Amino acid sequence: RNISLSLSLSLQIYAFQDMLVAENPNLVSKIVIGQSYQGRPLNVLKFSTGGTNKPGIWLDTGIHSREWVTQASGTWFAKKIVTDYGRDAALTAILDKMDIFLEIVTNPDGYFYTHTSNRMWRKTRKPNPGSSCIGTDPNRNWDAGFGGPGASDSPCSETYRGPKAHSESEVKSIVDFVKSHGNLQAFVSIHSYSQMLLYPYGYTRTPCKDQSELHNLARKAITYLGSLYGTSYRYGSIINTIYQASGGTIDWTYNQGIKYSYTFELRDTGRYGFILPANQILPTAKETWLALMAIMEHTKDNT
Ligand code: 0X9
Ligand code: ZN
Repeated sequence: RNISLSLSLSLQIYAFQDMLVAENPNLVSKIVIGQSYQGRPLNVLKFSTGGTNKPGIWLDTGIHSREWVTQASGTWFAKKIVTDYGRDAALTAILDKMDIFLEIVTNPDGYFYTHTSNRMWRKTRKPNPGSSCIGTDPNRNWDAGFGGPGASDSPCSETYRGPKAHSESEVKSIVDFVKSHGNLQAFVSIHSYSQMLLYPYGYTRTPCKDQSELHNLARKAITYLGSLYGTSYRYGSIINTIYQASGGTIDWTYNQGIKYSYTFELRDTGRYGFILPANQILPTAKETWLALMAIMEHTKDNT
């Protein structure tokens, strides 16, 4: 494989973000919410038509670095938002009432590592004292059932929870942002693969108090998603639909009061898995956008 070509393509996501800001200064700005363990910026694109502390919608992609179709889809979503604002009535109405925040490269150290050394890297890249194994699973590191079943206390595990909740700067930076914003109404964390739309909880079988609303909205969202190419999704709580997982992102955001907390698992169901062929990027992004629009519209109408 051509590593320098591949690396420069991944760097282009950073150049793309700056270009989008430069070309759409009245709609897009870049917020740096922190830096990764290795010192890379944690960039968040803010799409806003003005006003102060409007209700917010958060989207992140790539917290697991090997899930490449997610960062690619996030890049497509960014362009889609600037293209559709002022043209598509539904997105325009969403942005007139709410701000959208999008973190495309949520685990930059891992993402660079997948381009240079190990395509299948999932975790962060922070060393673990006393172990030769590197990294923490950033989807087991949140303070929601942290340390319970569905995560590992072994640094060599792919689901290592980390030494303590929010030990990873990539996680803590989002935690600080969520708390300081204080008015996020939806939080959507995008993974691959499995074709699932999931809501809390992952750490406990106790149904979350908004289960029926979240379930009905998930059904609606996956119906829109499937209307484009027939892609079929399963949906339900994390623990009932995929498996028990503790310390997960959206369990924490839900417990912070962000009702519309969802996780996607994008294409496919395992034929290619994390190594999804490039010709599926655009169809994946386009169908996923329909589901995101359903979630964002519902959030707008219920905020
Ligand atoms: O195991 C995970 O972290 C997720 N699957 S993945 O293949 N993308 O790694 C599913 C976990 C459920 N999601 C949350 N707890 N947010
Ligand atoms: Zn994942």
